[in-house]
Amino acid sequence: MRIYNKAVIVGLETPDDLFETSVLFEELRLLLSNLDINVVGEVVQKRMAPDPAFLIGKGKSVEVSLFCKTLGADLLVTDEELTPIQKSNLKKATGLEVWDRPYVIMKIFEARAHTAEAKLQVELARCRYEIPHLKGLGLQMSRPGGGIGTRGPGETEFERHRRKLERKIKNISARLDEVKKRRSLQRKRRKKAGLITFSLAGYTNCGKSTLLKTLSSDQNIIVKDQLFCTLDTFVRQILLPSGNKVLLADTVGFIRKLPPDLVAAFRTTLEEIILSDVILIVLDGSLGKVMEHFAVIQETIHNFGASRIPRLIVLNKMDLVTEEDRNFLLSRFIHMGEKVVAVSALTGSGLDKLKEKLDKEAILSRDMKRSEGYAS
Ligand SMILES: Nc1nc2c(ncn2[C@@H]2O[C@H](COP(=O)(O)OP(=O)(O)OP(=O)(O)O)[C@@H](O)[C@H]2O)c(=O)[nH]1
Ligand SMILES: [Mg+2]
Repeated sequence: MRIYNKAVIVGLETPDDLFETSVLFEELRLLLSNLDINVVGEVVQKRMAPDPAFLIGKGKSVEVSLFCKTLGADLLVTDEELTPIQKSNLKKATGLEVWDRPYVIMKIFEARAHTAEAKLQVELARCRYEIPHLKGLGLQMSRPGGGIGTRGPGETEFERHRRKLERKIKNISARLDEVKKRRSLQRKRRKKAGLITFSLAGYTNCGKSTLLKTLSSDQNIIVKDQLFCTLDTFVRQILLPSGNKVLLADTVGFIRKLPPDLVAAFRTTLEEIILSDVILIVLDGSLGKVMEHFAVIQETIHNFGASRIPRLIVLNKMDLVTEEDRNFLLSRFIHMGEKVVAVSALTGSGLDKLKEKLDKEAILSRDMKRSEGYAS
């Protein structure tokens, strides 16, 4: 597979944008640097609405093409999700490889997937993503000369490709069903043993795995300063001050606009959050974007249908902020009616307080389960 290393990033500014383009570009740059791709140029196009054929408009695409040539770029990346038509038109207009943000995220997942399960899930997402984009490819495959009403060789090739992908999707889904059954059995066993499960949910790189590693003292848990380091589920037992034991589950991190194909494919892994008793929302408190990240996590949890699960906010990386900033952040969440605790998973500060809170939450969860048991 060809390696790309010089990208020009393209963004669209419309009147209904929630985020500033500079914020979006900063994240896109970070995503690309996780694939060892340098951003050599940026283009922002202001429009009332996206152009259905070229996203940024035909004229601007020609301009971008010249800009890319001047910079020696080999890749064009849009922050907006592209339709198959837009992707194929931009490719033709610029003569460059064209990716969009969901594809970049998918590429990172692909690079990070090590276990058989993660690899299967990434492949499933990729197959699902590829099907609608085959049309663009199909045009290239069809040779001119096929008359009206005839099945040209291109069309046959397109159909063959589509059927191959569909067969693959069916095959992978069946294998993932087996994993799902196994997981469900494990959860039933835990439930029978009366163990309360806390799950870690948060933006990628916020320190979820570091928290699990410190709390469980399991040195084998992998922690890295990179996006989407964890693509599997890890469950460890934690001993609380009361002497009670609970389970803590770490899983895939979130990001703004996590591609739906990936969410669907990683459903089994993400179920650890959906089926937990309490969600610990971990936030990197050292970033200026903490409230934006909180909004993304809330939205993602809502989309999973898990908004009703009790939650506790864990403000992490507090070793990187001043006491004043820490208190300011804490009071913001308290004012919003949230239960919150400030910690540093790296230095261990605040973890005793976190464990005390986990104890309280575990008792509440146990009581709730009991009353549900009586009610049924
Ligand atoms: N300074 C500081 N760094 C931290 C803290 N917690 C985690 N980190 C660092 O943040 C980076 C990411 O940590 P991880 O635990 O891998 O983050 P994660 O949320 O599991 O990330 P993904 O698995 O990629 O979603 C690593 O370089 C950690 O050393 C903390 O409390 N303070
Ligand atoms: Mg992790």
